Amino acid sequence: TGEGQALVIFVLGGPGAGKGTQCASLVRDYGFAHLSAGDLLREEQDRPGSEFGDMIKSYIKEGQIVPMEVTIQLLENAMGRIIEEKGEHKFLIDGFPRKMDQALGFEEKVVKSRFTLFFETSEEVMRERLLKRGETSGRADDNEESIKKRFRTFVETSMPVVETFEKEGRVERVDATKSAEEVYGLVKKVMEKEGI
Ligand code: UP5
Ligand code: MG
Repeated sequence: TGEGQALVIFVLGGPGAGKGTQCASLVRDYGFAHLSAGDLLREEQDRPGSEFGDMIKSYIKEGQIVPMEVTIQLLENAMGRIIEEKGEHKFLIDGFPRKMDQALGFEEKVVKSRFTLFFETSEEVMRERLLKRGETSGRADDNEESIKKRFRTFVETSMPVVETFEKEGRVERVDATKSAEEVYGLVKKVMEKEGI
């Protein structure tokens, strides 16, 4: 249904780096559709009758990467739905790919991304943001123990994806340390540079 023609930007960065926050501003100003892989997995987890619910729940709590077939299928379904309903062909894919097999699988099966917007900041900054959000988010992984596991997975499993794309000259790094508004200022510069 046209996913092959879509413009896709991957949005990566450690847990709590601010991917979702920045994507919201980009949706407002640039008319992207925003697909968060984590949000799609949490929705699937809560969908009555889902055969994957329990599996997703335990992977998320442990900060592990859900088997790629599940996530790619959810993303593909969501893209197809948005293209059909809104005719929208510009997508921010947030929090994906975070493992090498997902990156290869998606770019082969669905569409090659234009580039990756990579948000970087220190673990201290990310940890503080996540613990603060955890006071109200209700997310099962916004606690000290899960956060530690998420950081570990990010360093060991997800950074190699960023490094691979970087070797191909397909990464735009953004310092995500300052306020959301200041970070967004940097993001807009990247968009301009990329001709978006
Ligand atoms: N905040 C944001 N920007 C700020 C700023 N500049 N200054 C101060 N505060 C800022 O932000 C986090 C918090 O910080 C918010 O309270 C925000 O207000 C504040 P947010 O924009 O939500 O950051 P984000 O990077 O989106 O953080 P998130 O927690 O969503 O990142 P994760 O990558 O950990 O979570 P995700 O939902 O992507 O994945 C969760 C789990 O799903 C994974 O651990 C994994 O188990 C599973 N998963 C898969 O298995 N496969 C996938 O492909 C994707 C996910
Ligand atoms: Mg997020």
